[in-house]
Amino acid sequence: MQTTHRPVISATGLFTPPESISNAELVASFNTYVEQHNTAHAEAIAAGEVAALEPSSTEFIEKASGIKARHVMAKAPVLDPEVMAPRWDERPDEDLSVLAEIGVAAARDALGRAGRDAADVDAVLCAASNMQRPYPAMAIEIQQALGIDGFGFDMNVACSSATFGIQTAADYIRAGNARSVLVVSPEITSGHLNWRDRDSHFIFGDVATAVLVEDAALAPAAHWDILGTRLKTVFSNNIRNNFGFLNRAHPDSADAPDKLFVQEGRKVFKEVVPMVAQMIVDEADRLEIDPQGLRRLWLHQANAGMNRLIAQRVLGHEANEDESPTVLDTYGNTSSAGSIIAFHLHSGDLAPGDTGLICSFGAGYSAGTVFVRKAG
Ligand code: CO8
Repeated sequence: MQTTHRPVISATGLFTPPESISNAELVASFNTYVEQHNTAHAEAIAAGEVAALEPSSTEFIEKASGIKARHVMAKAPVLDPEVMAPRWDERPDEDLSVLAEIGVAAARDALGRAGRDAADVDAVLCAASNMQRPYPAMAIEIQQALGIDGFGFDMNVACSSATFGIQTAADYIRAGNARSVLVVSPEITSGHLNWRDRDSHFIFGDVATAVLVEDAALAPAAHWDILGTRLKTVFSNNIRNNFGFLNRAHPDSADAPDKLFVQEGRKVFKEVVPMVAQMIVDEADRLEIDPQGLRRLWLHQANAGMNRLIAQRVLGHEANEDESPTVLDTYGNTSSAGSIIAFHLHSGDLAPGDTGLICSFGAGYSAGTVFVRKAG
């Protein structure tokens, strides 16, 4: 006899680093760095041999992105003009690694909310933009720390890692290969953001999220039915990071700025907004959902202007905060975690039967939609 397995979201979890950097603090540090650089290279700048650096501004950052602050794992070194990067002691291999640690914190939050014992989870997917190391997989370390008997693996689809992870987990449930899957997204973006780059130094923040995807037969009464998922990738160099193990093959450029996050922000904005809006409308059509009837959109948190435009195209009118909540104002862009933070913080007030959309988009390009309906 064939059994139907129906995937749902049982709970989500969130870990937020205690330290936060305001735009004013960030710009003060950046502009000190600029002044120091321009003073140190005054002669070369005057001779036209070195370009003078330009200061950043809080007004520009808030207007262009909507970001007011971002959480980070280590504030002092990021703000130190001599360092401008995260710093902490290297941990011995026997200790839980830092990326796994914040992933475990988010996962425990999700498990607690679902009333789920870790022993009942079958799989862990660590779905994030950057892994701390190539192997052993972060997911397996998280699995071990939580005491999960099953399997785990890492997956990276940049900003869309979490939605790709949700679809992968949902497919395991549908196929009957697992009944309970944790999708963990630890994003320590401060490690791959170029804090000395005026164009992007304000964009990212650190966080970890977790989503518990389960078979409806196992899930707690308060859960979210997954109505449908859709993934899309289109190759683009407009968001790129060339960091990798083959950097050793050309050591002279191993620390060049392209080994950190680089983007053509304007092009990303122009190309991704129509692609994602169309994808949402097409998928809603396939699922026979009226997009204008969606109760809430939990969109990827990269840029307030992008979200305004996408929400408008989907809902047919300018969305308010209730319809399309913002978390990037206090979290910055947290890559794959952004739409999950929005869902985690702004879904408790919805009523049974309400339908909403979790949607990610970013590097690759990659985009993912997860249509959900509150059960009950
Ligand atoms: N302060 C003051 N002025 C500035 C600054 C600054 N910090 N930076 C730029 N300017 C100036 C520019 O010089 C320019 O001046 P001028 O007009 O005289 O030439 C002017 O401001 C306008 O510059 P831009 O055209 O660059 O500014 P935009 O209005 O386009 O805003 C944004 C820039 C905010 C980057 C915007 O384009 C944007 O957000 N685009 C969308 C980007 C996006 O969504 N990216 C997603 C990437 S995230 C992702 O996929 C995850 C990747 C993996 C994670 C990596 C983690 C580190």
